[in-house]
Amino acid sequence: MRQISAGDALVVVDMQRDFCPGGALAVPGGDAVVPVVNRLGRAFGTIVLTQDWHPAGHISFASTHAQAPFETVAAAYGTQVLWPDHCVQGSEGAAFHPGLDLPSAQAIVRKGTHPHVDSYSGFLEADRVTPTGLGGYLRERGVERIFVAGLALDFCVAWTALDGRGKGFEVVLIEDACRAIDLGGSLARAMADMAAAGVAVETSSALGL
Ligand code: VGL
Ligand code: ZN
Repeated sequence: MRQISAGDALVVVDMQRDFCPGGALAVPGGDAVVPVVNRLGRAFGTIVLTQDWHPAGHISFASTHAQAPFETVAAAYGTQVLWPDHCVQGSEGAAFHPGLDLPSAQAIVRKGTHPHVDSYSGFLEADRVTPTGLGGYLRERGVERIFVAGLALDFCVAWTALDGRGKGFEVVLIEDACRAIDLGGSLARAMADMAAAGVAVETSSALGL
């Protein structure tokens, strides 16, 4: 078992209405992780939430390119998957799931706010160079290890976990606190990439949480 201590933080990724059943980009079973995440929140002193937060006409929206969702376009920073319009700044769908109950969380990092750049990761935008500030925030607070939970496991959670490793944090993925989209093998690829990067995978019960 890994004991949770002062150098640990819980990073809750994109627990928003649009990623839950009934939302614009629903992740199957996305709402099922809400009680798990709420329980995890009781064990951590440092909790940060990420919030996908796109302007209307965002580069990741299929409607912006008059293409179908799940097709791709070539962006300046590489291949961009196109999604249904989701998590538009200030919209109901961009709000956190109403059942999310993390009263002690200290910071919310909004990402994907630039019209021409997406950001799956909570640390770095899709250009792979522009930081969100999350790394510095955690570092300044003495965090050395992050536990990652939320949606979607194979996109924003995985990219956040991988960039956490890239920033020098120990990273533990809490698997039962996540759900995946699984688009064209993306889940298996994400799990393999995280294993190769040294991301540990645990369940909340194995952690005693
Ligand atoms: C996400 C696709 C587009 C996520 C965000 O939170 O995993 N996926 N925007
Ligand atoms: Zn998005």
